[in-house]
Amino acid sequence: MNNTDYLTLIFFSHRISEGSFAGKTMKKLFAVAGRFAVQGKVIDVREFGNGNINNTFLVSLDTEGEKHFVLQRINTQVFQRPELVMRNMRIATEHICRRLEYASRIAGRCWKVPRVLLAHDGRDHWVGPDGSFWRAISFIDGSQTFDTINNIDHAREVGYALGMFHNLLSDLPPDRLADTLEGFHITPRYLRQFDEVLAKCRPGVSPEVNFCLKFVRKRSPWAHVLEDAVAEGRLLLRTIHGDPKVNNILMDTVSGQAIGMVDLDTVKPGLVHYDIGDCLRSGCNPLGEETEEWETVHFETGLCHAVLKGYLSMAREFLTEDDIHYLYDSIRLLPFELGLRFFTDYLEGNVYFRVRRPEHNLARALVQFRLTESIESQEPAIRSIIRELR
Ligand code: GN1
Ligand code: MG
Repeated sequence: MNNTDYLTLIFFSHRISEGSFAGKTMKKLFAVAGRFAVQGKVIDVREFGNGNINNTFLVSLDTEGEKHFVLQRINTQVFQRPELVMRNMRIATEHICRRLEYASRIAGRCWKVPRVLLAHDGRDHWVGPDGSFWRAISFIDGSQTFDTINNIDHAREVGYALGMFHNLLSDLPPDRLADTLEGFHITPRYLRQFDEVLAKCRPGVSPEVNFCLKFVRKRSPWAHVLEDAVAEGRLLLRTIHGDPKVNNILMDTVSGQAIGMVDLDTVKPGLVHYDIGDCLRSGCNPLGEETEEWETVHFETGLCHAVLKGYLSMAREFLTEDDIHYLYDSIRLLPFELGLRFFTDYLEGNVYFRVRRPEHNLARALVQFRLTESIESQEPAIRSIIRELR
C-alpha cells in the first residue's frame, strides 16, 4: 500500500465496486482496521480531517459501545522512529490523566484525552507487511473541530485549551520525552535547509517566488531570536504540543467549550512559544491557511486578544517574565517559519507536505508570509495586548 492509494480514495464515493482499484484499497483499509482490538465489526472507513503529514481515517463499528475510532498511518519519512512517537504519547496522556484526577482548576468543565487502542497482539501499533505503521486512537464523541475561529468566544476557548494543555503538562519534565522530530521549530535549521535547497535548485522566476526569496532574506538575521534566548538561558524547554492548530482543538458540540486537544504526534520537548505562536498564526487568520486569496490575508488582533486571554487564564501561573518578553517575537516568528518550510518544500519539489497541485506549497507560503507582514504592521497593538493581559 502506498500514499497514492489512500489519496486516490478521497476522490471516490463510498459506493465502490469490490473489484475496482478503490475497492481493493478500501478492502485493505478494512483489513488494517480489523487488526485493532475493538468491539464490533468494521462497517465503514473514510478519509478524516486534512492533515498534511499522516493519513487519517474514521472507522465506524457495528456495536452498542463506541461506534467510531480514528485510524492513522504514520508518515515514517517524517517520523522516522514512530515507536518513540507512541511512547511520548503514552507518557503525556498518562500524566494528563493522573493530573486530571487531582485537578481542582477545571471544576465545572470537562477535559477529554484520546486513548491509544491496542492491536490484537497487545502492541500500541500495527506494522503492515510493507512496513507501513498504523495506530488507532479513540474518537471523542460529541466533539467537533473547525479550521478557522468562528467568533470571540471560540477564540477564548482555543486559547483556554492550549493553556490547559500546557498547564496539565507543566510538571512533566521534558527530558522524559524523546525528541521525535529533530530540529522541529528550530527556525535557524530551517534557514540552513533553505540555503542548501536554494543552492541546488534553480527557482523559476515569477513575482511570487521573488517576493518569497526577498521576504526570507530580509528576516533571516532576526529569525534566530528564540534559539538565541535558549542559548542565553532566558527560555527553558518544556513539554509542548507542537501542532496546536485550531483544528486540533476539540469543541463540545453542545456547550461550544473546548474539551481536549488531539494530534499528539509532536508532543515533545520544546518552547511553549512555538505553541503560542503556532496557535495564534492559525487562529487569527480568518481566511485560513489554505486560502487562495493570499493578498487579503490579515492577522486579526481582536481574535489575538481573546486567544491570549483564554491562554493566560490557565498559563499565567507558570510563565516567567522572560517568557512574556518573547511573546511578540513568537507570534511573528511562527508564521514566518511555516512560510519558510512551505517555500523550501516547494523549491525542493514537494517532498514533505502533502500537496494537491505542484504550486500548492508556494500558495501556502504566500499566505504565511502575508500573515507575518500583517503582524509586523500591527506590532504596537499586539505588544499592547500582551502588556494589558500579562
Ligand atoms: C503539519 O499534518 P498536520 O496538518 O497535522 C505540520 C505542522 C504544520 C502544519 C501546517 C509534523 O501538520 O508543523 O504547522 O502541517 N506537522 C509536521 O498545516 O511537520
Ligand atoms: Mg499534526
